[in-house]
Amino acid sequence: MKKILLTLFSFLIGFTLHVYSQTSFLFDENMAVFYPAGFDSVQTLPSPAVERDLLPISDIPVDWGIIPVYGTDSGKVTVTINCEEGTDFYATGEVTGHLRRNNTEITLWNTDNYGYRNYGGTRLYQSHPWILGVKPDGTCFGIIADHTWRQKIKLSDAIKITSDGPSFRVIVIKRNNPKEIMKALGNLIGTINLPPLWAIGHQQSRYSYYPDSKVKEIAEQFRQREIPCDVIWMDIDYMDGVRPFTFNKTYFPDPVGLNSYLNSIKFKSIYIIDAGTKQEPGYSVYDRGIAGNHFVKTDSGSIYYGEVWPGLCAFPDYTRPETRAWWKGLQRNFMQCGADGIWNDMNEPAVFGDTIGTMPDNNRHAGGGGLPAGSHLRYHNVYGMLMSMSTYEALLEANPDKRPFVLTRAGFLGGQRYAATWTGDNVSSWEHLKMSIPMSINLGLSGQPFNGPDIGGYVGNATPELFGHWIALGAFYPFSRNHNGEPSEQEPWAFGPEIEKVSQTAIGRRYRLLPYFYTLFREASQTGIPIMRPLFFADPADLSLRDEEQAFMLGDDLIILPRWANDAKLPAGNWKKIKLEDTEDNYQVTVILRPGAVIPMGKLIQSTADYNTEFITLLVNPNEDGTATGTLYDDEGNGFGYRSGDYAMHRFDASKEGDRLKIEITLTEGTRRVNRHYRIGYVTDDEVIYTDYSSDTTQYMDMVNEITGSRRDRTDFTDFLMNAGQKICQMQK
Ligand code: MIG
Repeated sequence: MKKILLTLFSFLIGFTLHVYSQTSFLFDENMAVFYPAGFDSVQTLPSPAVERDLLPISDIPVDWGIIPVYGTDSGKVTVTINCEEGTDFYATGEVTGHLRRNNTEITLWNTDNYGYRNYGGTRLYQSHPWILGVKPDGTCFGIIADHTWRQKIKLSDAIKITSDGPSFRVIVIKRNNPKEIMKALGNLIGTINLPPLWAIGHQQSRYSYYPDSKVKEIAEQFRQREIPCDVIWMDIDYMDGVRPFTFNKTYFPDPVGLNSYLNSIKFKSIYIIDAGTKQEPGYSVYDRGIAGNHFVKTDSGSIYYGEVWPGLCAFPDYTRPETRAWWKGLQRNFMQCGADGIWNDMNEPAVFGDTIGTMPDNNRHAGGGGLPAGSHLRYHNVYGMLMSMSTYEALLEANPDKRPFVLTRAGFLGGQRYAATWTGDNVSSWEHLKMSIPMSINLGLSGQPFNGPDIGGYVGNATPELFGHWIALGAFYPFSRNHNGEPSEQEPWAFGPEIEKVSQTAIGRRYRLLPYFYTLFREASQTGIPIMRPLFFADPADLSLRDEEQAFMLGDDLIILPRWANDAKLPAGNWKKIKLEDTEDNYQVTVILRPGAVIPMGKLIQSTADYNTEFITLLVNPNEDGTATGTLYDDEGNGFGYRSGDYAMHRFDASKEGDRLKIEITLTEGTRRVNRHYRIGYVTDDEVIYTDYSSDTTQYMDMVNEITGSRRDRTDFTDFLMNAGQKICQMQK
């Protein structure tokens, strides 16, 4: 009966209803889609995750192998997929526990989970119905359970998906290696937009910095102590009684003045906006929300109210295009305060005071614009994503020449198109420090490369030792933010001079490596390949790497090995530790360079406001055959000029010839001209041997005598100035 009603309803509002008998076909090379018999598209489509129309190009080959089998279990729809023995599973989104997901079960149901204390940590803020399978030979497949309803993914010998909703389509893709499968996922669900460069800088947050003089003081401390930082975060106490889009007049009387002061000392400011709207006639957001019919309804059709920070709240129904437009307008106006970015929180949505922690399953969302009306059970998991989508669009409309930056707590597969994410309310403990690595990796493997945990931990107090190790590692998360919810202070200087110095060194490493980081963000935005990667990406067929979760890779070229890692498995080959500083402490992670890699490094700066690529060090670790390659992406750091060619992608090809190292530098893409002074940092087993920065265009560099490792200064050979607009790869000395 319900189904008939929905069918009739969808007919009335003009949807085409497709009823499929069991259908499956290839829609792209080695990409297949399977529809259940009697598939009712209105129940699960359009897909908020998959952006492409899936049109048949051919039948599924008979030897395809990875076949979803539809069934039922206790009245629920199930899909079972048998896998080759020895298959390793990854991804499934924001998960706690081990990197390898074999023998785990996760419920996809966005949940506020303070301290990850409930549900064994298997229900967190985001949902990614995506499983990555890596076969023993290193070839890969990926599965999308393409619907948003609450569902469970159980990974044992087989994959079993159990849904609390109607039957859904399943997408199966196959590729030869992990990078190719991530590209294929990116092709289906989109990729991150290239963030503004400042968002890749280090960030400082606290629940909450207030009043505004405190915010200024914290930012000034970073500058005085010369600890690099780009962003300071305003948590809920900047608001008037936690009413979104308001300011507390006592604590934050002049937000425009505050933000312009912060900008003047090269900081950006980010403000939190929660989903709940305080039920309070006279509060204009609430009044207009009522007038515009913008709030989620109960099953009986009245407005639903639930308790959050401000007291009883109504919840914008982001499934409605009109509501998203309204929210966008509110957010756009708010940006006049000069905020640089927005932080969306509590958007699971979190509701206090009862056992389910959110609104009832049978609440109603109105939909519209192609999205069918539906229950909360259907739309819960995309609530946060739809909120961050309108936030992203608002920022773009407010400042069309700037790249938006949004951080969201709740999210869904595909949500990386609108916002970065952090892993919510973790704990200041060793366990959470260690767990953050597989969590971040699996989020990256789920299409969300721009993520990281609260450095130092959110719940509880970090000891100096724990914080020192966490900041040493945290400087290498794609999203690098220190955030803390306790009264105790967690700024880098809060733990005494030793840890302050450790923090300065660690964060300084991130800033020196920004040219490499930025190049990785560019790659992620173009392809979907994550920034932080598991070690098995280096050698997918090496089974010993499959569950290494202490160390990780940044891009293809660096391994980050925490100081506390015990017996980590590293890929074979002549990977070399890079000694990045003259000094040493007991906290910094070991940074290891791939044989055959050239990576770009810049000078130490305190804020990305001072970023430039005028002086670039190329760290080189030649292969056995004496060659090495690398790239460097560069653009304005903000804005959209890069979309019309205003960027430069350079490739570096190094080769050893006798006792000399030759580096050919080629502009491979883009029209941006950059004047650069390069120097080489030749990585040996014990040290990095630097040439001087180039002052002319000589192509050959005299390489340090390899055998003795002694330095020979040869300005005549070592120097060259690249005017990078030209391709001079043919030039030879
Ligand atoms: O229920 O805004 O995860 O980062 O500091 C707490 C206050 C609400 C939860 C977020 C946390 C943030 C906090 N918020």
